[in-house]
Parts: sequence; C-alpha cells; structure tokens
Amino acid sequence: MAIEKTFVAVKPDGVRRGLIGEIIKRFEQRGLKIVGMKMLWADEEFASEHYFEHKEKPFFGRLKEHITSGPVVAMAVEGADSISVTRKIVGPTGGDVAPLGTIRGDLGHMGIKHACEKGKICLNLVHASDCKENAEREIKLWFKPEELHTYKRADEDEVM
Ligand code: IDP
Ligand code: MG
Repeated sequence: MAIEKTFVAVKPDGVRRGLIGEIIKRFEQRGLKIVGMKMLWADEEFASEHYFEHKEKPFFGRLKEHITSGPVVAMAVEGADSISVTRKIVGPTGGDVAPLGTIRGDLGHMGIKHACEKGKICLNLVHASDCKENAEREIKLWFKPEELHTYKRADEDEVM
C-alpha cells in the first residue's frame, strides 16, 4: 500500500447537473483526502494536453468539445492506493455498464447519453487518472505546486 496523489475532475456535465457535492462526497467518505481543488474552464489547447493519450482516437475532437463546454472542478486526491481506489469509486467508462455503487453507475442518467456509443461522447460525469504516470502528469498540468496542501485528516490518527 502506497500513499499516492491522483487527479480527479468533475466534468462539465457533472457540474451542469448539480452533482459537484455528491461526487466529492464519494471520495471523502472513503477516507481519501482532497489536497487541492479549484474550478476552471479549460480551453482547447489545455484540453489537448490533458487528453493527449487520446489524440489518435476518432472521438478526440468531440472529447475536447465536451471538456471545454463548461467549467470543471479539478481535484488532487491523496490516500492509500488512491489511483486505483478512485477508479473503483468512479466505475467503468460507460454509465450504462458501470455497477451500482459507483459514481457513474449510481448517477448515470437514463435520459442523458451516458453510454459509450460510436460517434458520441459518453457523459460520465467524472475523470480520474488511470495510472501513476498520468496521475503525476495531470496533477502537474492542472495545479501549481503551491496549490497542493499538506494536512492531516481528523480520522488519520484513528487507525490502530
Ligand atoms: P475513462 O474516463 O474511463 O478513463 P477513457 O478511455 O480515458 O475513459 O476516455 C476518456 C473519455 O472519453 C471517457 O470518460 C468518455 O467520456 C469518452 N469516451 C471514451 N471512449 C469513448 C467511446 O468509445 N465513445 C464515446 N466516448 C468515449
Ligand atoms: Mg482515462
């Protein structure tokens, strides 16, 4: 078990649906620590950098269009194995296949396109880094060093 930092964002569809608090709660209640947080509206160049691993994908243009369509709540999330734990909390990419209990499974809205279909971007509310390399790269992209904080959660001392 390693203490890691990872990057999580409430995407514009999550912000527009009024789910910022509900989404943040899921990470906090699991014991993860928010060590950086801000709202910002990415432009196309920034979006290209964030999603650079998808630049050859047919949906790259639509992906950038979506992430730049409104403000994003960006977070640096710290905790034991936080990269894999946040991915578990978020659930698989398609909201239609994501299990109940995950953010995408619980909050996927049947009236809004949340399945990953060809030619569409699935509106799945949240982003979470998928590996250590991307977590480090994404935190560096979204946060200045002085925007990341070190503090103790009250429950950290409760562990025997
Ligand atoms: P992830 O967010 O679960 O890590 P990625 O494969 O990194 O999924 O894709 C980034 C985002 O691009 C997804 O969250 C989703 O919004 C969108 N996306 C991924 N694959 C597809 C697809 O096949 N069709 C439509 N949208 C997709
Ligand atoms: Mg991804």
